[in-house]
Amino acid sequence: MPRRPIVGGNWKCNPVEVSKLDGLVANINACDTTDCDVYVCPSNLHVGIVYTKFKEGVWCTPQNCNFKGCGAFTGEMAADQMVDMGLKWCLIGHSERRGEFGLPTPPESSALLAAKCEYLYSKGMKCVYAIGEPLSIREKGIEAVLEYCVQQLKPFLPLMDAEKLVIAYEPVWSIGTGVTASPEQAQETHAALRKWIAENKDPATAEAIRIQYGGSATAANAPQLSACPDVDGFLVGGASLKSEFAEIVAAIA
Ligand code: G2H
Repeated sequence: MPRRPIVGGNWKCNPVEVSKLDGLVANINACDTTDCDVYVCPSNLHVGIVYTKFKEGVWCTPQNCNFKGCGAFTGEMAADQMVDMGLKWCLIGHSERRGEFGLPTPPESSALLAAKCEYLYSKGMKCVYAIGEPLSIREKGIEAVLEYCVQQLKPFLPLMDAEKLVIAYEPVWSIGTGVTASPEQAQETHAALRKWIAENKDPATAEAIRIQYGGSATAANAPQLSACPDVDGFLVGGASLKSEFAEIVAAIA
């Protein structure tokens, strides 16, 4: 694979107990990062507790940021604060933040997310940008899927830089459901997205940009998905809270 793989663990709003954090950190630090970039997205409350505990090669990556910096923004987190803590990456656009599950209020649009990405870049940070279609779109076929995802990508065209941006393709119907996209579905979609980037940005960016797959990725399905030429890694939710996360990293590396 010409692109270095990248696997993220998204702990979402877990765990309940602070006392469980050290065990989760140990799972992550058990990963072999020699041939794979690894990042972890702890909950907002827990970032400040664990961010110094990951080994080299593992990036502590908040699950959200604002687009204005520090100031009177109650409940927000600023890239400026992340930079001060030595953090390098931030995840934005997860469907659970876009409102695909009816939460949160207000939902985040792709235009707003592009503003967040631009702000991250302005602070020297990098960005993992999550996209993906709901089931009603998937049921219409690949053309509809591409059209939906392209709408999410369009505001990011000026920001599309393989050194700074990783795209996480996460079909909403596969998130936390145990229903993983088949390798054929994942490959077809990733290849279509890459083709669109080649045609609308440039071929070099399309070739270099990393596209992760997310949605019920596990140690059991990672080997087959990893074999897809356009799948450059995973964004892992539930399984990142288990020791199998290291096996997922090993599958793609
Ligand atoms: C998709 C994924 C992580 P899970 O949300 O971003 O979660 O692997 O639990 O489906």
